[in-house]
Amino acid sequence: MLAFPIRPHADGRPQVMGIVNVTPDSFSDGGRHASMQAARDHALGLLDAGADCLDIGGESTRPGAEPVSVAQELDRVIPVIEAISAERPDAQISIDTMKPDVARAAVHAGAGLWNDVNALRAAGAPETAMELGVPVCLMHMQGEPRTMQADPHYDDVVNDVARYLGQRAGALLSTGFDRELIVLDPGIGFGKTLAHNLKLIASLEHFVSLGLPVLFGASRKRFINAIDETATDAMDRLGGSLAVALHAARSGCAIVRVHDVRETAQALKVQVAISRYAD
Ligand code: 9MG
Repeated sequence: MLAFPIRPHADGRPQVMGIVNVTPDSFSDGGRHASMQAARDHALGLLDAGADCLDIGGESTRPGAEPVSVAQELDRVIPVIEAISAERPDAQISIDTMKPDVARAAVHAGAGLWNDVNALRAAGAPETAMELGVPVCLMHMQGEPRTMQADPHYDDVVNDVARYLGQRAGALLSTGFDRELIVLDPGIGFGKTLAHNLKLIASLEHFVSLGLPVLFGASRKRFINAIDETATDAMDRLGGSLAVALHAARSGCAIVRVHDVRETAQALKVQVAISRYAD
């Protein structure tokens, strides 16, 4: 089994991580089995479209989202991970969860990275990461999904987010966890205003300079609608999503987490081809 890709490709392109949300608002119409099948089909389609890896999540982290139980989350994600692993044994799968028990079951089912928007703040999470020994993505979030957009505040958003990620990485390293397996993420849209998001995006090189791989996720997020007021529907945010993915690549990010895999992978390849002719 190949190791989960947490470094950019040899030509500098970030790894393209395709998003698979196994939540009722994503694949709900035909009941549990149909939802699972739809999520599996969607995941296989993303791999065919050029995804280097997939991020499977069973709990919405959108602003205002309510938490779900461990049992509900397991019920949503484990059959999907098992189905993808059975169909494509080489597929690289990340589990998007804040819950150590879900991360453990997902890794046993075939996941090779733990993507935690809560940066392992749950009880026992750093110890579980140590036990599992897979790479972990530590994301910055101010507050929790239900309330995080209420009134976000920072003294200096770049320094505050970088300090937080350093502290969370430190907590993980203190368990004996391998530094080579830590990925950082500034958490675009998680407890941030438009200005906070744009300042963080403009400062991605600073996060890359911290020396750990950086995962960047801004695909179809609401801040794009704050810039282009016509893009109220998330499906109308492809242009903005591509613009920030290309910027993330130029800034040295290792992974871009996206919905539109084919379009993003193509844009990244074209950017690399052009850069070969730059003086
Ligand atoms: C689950 N999820 C939603 N948005 C995300 C982002 O920007 N980064 C990471 N790591 N996970 C995210």
